[in-house]
Amino acid sequence: MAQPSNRVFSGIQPTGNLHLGNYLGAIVKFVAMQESHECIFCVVDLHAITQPFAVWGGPEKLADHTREVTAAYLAAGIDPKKSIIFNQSQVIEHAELAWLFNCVARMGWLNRMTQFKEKAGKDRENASVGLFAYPNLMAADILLYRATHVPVGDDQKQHLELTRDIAAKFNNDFAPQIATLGHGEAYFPMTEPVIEGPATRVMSLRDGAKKMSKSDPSDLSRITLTDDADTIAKKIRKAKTDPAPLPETLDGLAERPEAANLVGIYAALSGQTREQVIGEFGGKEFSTFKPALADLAVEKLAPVSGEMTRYLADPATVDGVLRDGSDRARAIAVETMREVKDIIGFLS
Ligand code: AQP
Repeated sequence: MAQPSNRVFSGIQPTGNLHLGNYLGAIVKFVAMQESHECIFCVVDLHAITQPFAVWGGPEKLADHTREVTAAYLAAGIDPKKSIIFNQSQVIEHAELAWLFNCVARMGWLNRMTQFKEKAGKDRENASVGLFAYPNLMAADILLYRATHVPVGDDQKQHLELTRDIAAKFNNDFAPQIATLGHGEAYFPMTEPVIEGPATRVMSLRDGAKKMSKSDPSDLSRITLTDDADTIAKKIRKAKTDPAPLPETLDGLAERPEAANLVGIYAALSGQTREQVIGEFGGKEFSTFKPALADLAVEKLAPVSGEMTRYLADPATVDGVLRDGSDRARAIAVETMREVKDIIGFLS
């Protein structure tokens, strides 16, 4: 199978509380890239279960959370006819390639992963093996489709570097077989992360030093994609800020993480640069800026939220999209695994 020249893969975990960071850091870019790339968007349910039940909701919630992410993809404008939308556990080749990558990646590489350290916290001995090996599964997700580009938020940069390390080691370790079997010099591509724009790391509304996240115990820390207009306005009103007005230049945001975060959110939602936002609001008080941001957030998110509600009321349609997407994804995945197993030398 020829290496595709412009294939996108990315995914979101069905762990509930889908938020503005997931939307601006990932989903908005997915929508934009489907115009220029062949796209595969996954609901990464095998990743979700690497954490305790309390994080992903346990068996009673997994199907609902999977439909929630799928509904968000559809509501934001991903076209399931053009792009593939599916959930990871329906294409078992993800787990199969992840195992092979467990044997390619080195312990030392994984020991350096900051996300594992953050998510495992102090109780590392009690973290699942799956959480430790998470980046290998992520590399498998991407390389199963030999994806060339992966749009993600800034927090995933290190995992993308690891994906490239795994691809390079595989290509190097099996170079003679790759050449003999007619795949040229490299079987897996050096996938490029796409981490662009003013909102690659949306921060908590309660603490500008912490990433906005699904698992933050404070609901006021995040705007979720299912929040109604009043809730969005309330969360922005209550967002932590400092007493000074917005600065006249971007440099003035350097030591003001909360202000910088709100300016970044405004820029991303309005399709402007942060400079343009400061050009318009520099010198103004938060009592002026916050209502403008709330109006903008409601204007941009209400249609997405409305469409999500419509899809969530129709699970048969959502499940049908995932089944169709899984069939199309599997067709590619099976072919990659056949070639990878040939390269490694498994008898078939
Ligand atoms: N705060 C964020 N700003 C920008 N992008 C973000 N992403 C996540 N948080 C932000 C991006 O969203 C995509 C999907 O993320 P995920 O569901 O796979 O997992 P995550 O990064 O662990 O998400 P959360 O919300 O932070 O969950 P918890 O609380 O479980 O840790 C990715 O592209 C990610 O970069």
